[in-house]
Amino acid sequence: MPASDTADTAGPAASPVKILVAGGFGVGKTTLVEAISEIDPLRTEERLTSAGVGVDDLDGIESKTATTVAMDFGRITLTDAGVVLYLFGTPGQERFWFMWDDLLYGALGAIVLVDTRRLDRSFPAIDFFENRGLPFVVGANCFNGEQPYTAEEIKAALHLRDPDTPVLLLDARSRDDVRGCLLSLLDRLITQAHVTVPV
Ligand SMILES: Nc1nc2c(ncn2[C@@H]2O[C@H](COP(=O)(O)OP(=O)(O)OP(=O)(O)O)[C@@H](O)[C@H]2O)c(=O)[nH]1
Ligand SMILES: [Mg+2]
Repeated sequence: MPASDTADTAGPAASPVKILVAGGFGVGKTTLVEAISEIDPLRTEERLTSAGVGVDDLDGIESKTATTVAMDFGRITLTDAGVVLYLFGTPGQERFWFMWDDLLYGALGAIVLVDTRRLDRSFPAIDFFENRGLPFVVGANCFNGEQPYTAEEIKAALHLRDPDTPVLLLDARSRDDVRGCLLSLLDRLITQAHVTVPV
């Protein structure tokens, strides 16, 4: 872990910021929180069983054995930015979406993860944040280390209401990629704060 990202060096001035990590079933939310968290992340996963056959679509993520039933929780201190990010991963399956409004409480922004093999799964997450006016960035998780589409193509396919919404290609298992995505979200939050609160 780079020294600049440790909680010990953050100092008392680091501001706490709550961030949601959302997206459809199996897009890599738990993986992302685990990749960046400086503490052992809290995971609330249950095993996928034969009862989910026909309900849980595992196309493209056949190795997946568990699913989040409540939330993920992790923390990362970004010393350079002077913030401590509290990351809350949402459950992806539709039957657990009723929890999203509770998780939203106090959040300043979100990462919406998408899997371009199954883009439709993340539209509800995008609608959710657009309807509630919460700033977000899109992270296109590159499964199998490849992404056949450009960020511009993904942005067009998602019909994002705000054309300035960043779309980043990332690997949810890569700490550096996730860090870049969080910094992009922070940039967006700062830009939007300047637009809405003129100084
Ligand atoms: N190859 C590859 N596999 C990944 C990547 N991200 C996640 N996975 C795998 O994809 C599966 C789904 O990842 P999860 O992190 O559980 O996805 P999730 O969005 O938390 O899933 P739910 O909580 O069930 O909605 C797991 O088996 C991961 O190991 C990636 O970038 N590349
Ligand atoms: Mg999960």
